[in-house]
Amino acid sequence: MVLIVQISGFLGSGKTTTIIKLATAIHEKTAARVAVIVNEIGDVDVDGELVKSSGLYSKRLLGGCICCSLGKDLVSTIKLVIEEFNPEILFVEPTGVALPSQVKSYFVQASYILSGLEFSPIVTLVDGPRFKFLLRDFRSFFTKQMRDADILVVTKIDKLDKKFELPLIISSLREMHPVERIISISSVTGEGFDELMQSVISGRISLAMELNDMAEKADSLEGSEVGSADFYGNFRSEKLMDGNEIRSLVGELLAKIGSSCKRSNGNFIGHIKSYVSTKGSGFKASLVDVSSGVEFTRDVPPNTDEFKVSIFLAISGFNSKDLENILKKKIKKIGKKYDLLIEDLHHPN
Ligand SMILES: Nc1nc2c(ncn2[C@@H]2O[C@H](COP(=O)(O)OP(=O)(O)OP(=O)(O)O)[C@@H](O)[C@H]2O)c(=O)[nH]1
Ligand SMILES: [Mg+2]
Repeated sequence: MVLIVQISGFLGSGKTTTIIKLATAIHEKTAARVAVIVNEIGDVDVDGELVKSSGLYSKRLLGGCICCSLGKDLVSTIKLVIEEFNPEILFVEPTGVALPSQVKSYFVQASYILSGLEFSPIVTLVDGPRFKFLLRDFRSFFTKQMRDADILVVTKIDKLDKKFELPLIISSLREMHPVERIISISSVTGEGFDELMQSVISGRISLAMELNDMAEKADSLEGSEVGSADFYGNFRSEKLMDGNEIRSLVGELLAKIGSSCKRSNGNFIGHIKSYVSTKGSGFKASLVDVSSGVEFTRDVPPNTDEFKVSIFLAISGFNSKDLENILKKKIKKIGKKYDLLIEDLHHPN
C-alpha cells in the first residue's frame, strides 16, 4: 500500500519545512520508504532543491498548480514515483494557492488507475504569526483553504505567545471550521511533531466525493488573486566571495524586493524565496514577513566566485507583470552594487 499525505496551506505557511522534518522523522522511526512530490507555480525550482538536498526521494511539478492546470500531471507523477521508488508514504506539497479539495479530486482519479492507494486526512497548515493578517486581508481564500482540511495545524508556534495568542487562534479556528483535530507545531523546537506524525500515519479518509466537487475546478491562481514571478540564473564575481557575503547579498536582494512590493501596494501577503547552490552545497532564503526579515536554512555556503540562484515570488494583490519588473530591477541593482556578472539562464537573451 502507498499512503498519500497532502500537506497544504497558504504561501509561506511552512509546508516544505514541515514535510522535510516529518518525512525524515517517519523514515528514522519506522524505516518506511518516504517520497515527496513538490509543486511550484513558477517554472523555477526552489523547494524541490531543498527537499532533494535533505536526502529525500522527490519529484517536482513546476509551472502551474496540481489542483487545476497540472492535475493530470499529478496523477502521472504519482504513477511514476510508485514505479521508480515504490514508497510506503508519499507526501504531496501543493502550491500555497491550491485548494486542497481540488487536489483531492485528482487523488480520486489516481485511485481509479492505480491500485493500493490509501489517503491520510488532509492537513492544512495555518501560519500562526500571520493568522490575524491573513484573516483580515485575505479572508475569503484563506477560509476556503481551511474548510477543506481534516486536520488544521497551527505552525511556527515558537513565535507565538502560548498563554494568550495560541489559545485565541485555536478557538477562532474551532469556530470557523470545526475539524476533527487541531495540532500546534514548531519546526524549530519540534513541539507537536509526534502528534502530527501519529495523525498522519494512522488516519485514513475515504475519497467519496460529490460529483459537484469533482466538477468545480476553479483556476487557483485567478481565484487567489496572487501574482507571481521567477528568476533562475548564474551570479559570477571577479573576486572570491565569502560564504557569509553570499548569504547577506541574497538576503539583501529578497529584503529589497519585499520592501518594494510593500511600498507598491501597502501590503505584503505572500512569499519570496530563493535557493542558492554552489559547489554541491545549497541554502534557502525566505521572506514571508517584511518586518521580521529574511530567514535562511542550512549552513553557510563555501567561498566561491560563482553561484546559481533561483528566486520565486508569489504575492497577493499584484499582477505578475509588475512583480517581474520589480524582480528584474532589483537583480540588476544588486549586480551593480556587488560588481557581479549575472546571466539569466531561464530567459536567456
Ligand atoms: N520560526 C519558525 N519558522 C518556520 C517554521 N516553519 C517554517 N518556518 C519558516 O517559514 C518560512 C516559510 O517556510 P516554507 O516551509 O518555505 O513554507 P511553504 O509553505 O513551503 O512556502 P511555499 O511553498 O512558498 O508556499 C521559512 O523561512 C521557514 O524557515 C517554524 O515552525 N518556526
Ligand atoms: Mg514550499
